[in-house]
Amino acid sequence: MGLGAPEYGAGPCPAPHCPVLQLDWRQVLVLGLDGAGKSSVLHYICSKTAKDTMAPTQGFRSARLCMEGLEVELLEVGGNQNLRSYWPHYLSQAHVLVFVVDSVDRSRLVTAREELHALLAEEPRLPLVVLANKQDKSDALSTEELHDELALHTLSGQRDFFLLPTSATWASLSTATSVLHVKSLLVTLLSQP
Ligand SMILES: Nc1nc2c(ncn2[C@@H]2O[C@H](COP(=O)(O)OP(=O)(O)O)[C@@H](O)[C@H]2O)c(=O)[nH]1
Ligand SMILES: [Mg+2]
Repeated sequence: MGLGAPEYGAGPCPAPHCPVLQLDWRQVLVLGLDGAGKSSVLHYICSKTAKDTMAPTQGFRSARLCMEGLEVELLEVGGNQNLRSYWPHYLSQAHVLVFVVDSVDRSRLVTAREELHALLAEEPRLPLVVLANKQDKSDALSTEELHDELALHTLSGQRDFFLLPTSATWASLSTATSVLHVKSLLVTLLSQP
């Protein structure tokens, strides 16, 4: 459907090491504008190894994790303008939507807000995790500022919603904004019946 070649096996954690037993499958859809940090978040959630550069995602990238009795597929769909029209197609099978925002990229916050709200209108109950990423940068907007800028007060009470400050960098893994907190939250959300 016009997307680039699937990157199965080339994602950040290609070797899932799942036991042979049948695990419950869950999918986390990871969206956000290009450059927001989606691939970096996935990389650190899955591998916790240093990474200097991240190639832009052409199409989509899938990674699998086995945690707490669940087989979790993390699916990133690229965020450049050409690919955003494909985003809604992936919503219906997702169990959680993670929307990554570059907290420094003020000029594109309106675009991020519009894209996010268009997605939310399609799936009123899908749990949402917004990541206020790049919090390690000195000029990053706070989560309170992003809550306003992204008009998150307009969300209906129908869905589980979380807004987390994150830094998807090697140096930040042991800090309060570590992306590893995202992994814990996902386990909690995905374990709900
Ligand atoms: N300082 C900083 N840089 C980040 C962070 N997350 C991603 N980056 C950088 O931002 C650029 C785009 O990241 P990438 O993960 O490819 O974004 P994607 O297009 O959303 O997948 C890369 O140079 C990353 O190293 C972060 O939390 N802090
Ligand atoms: Mg990417």
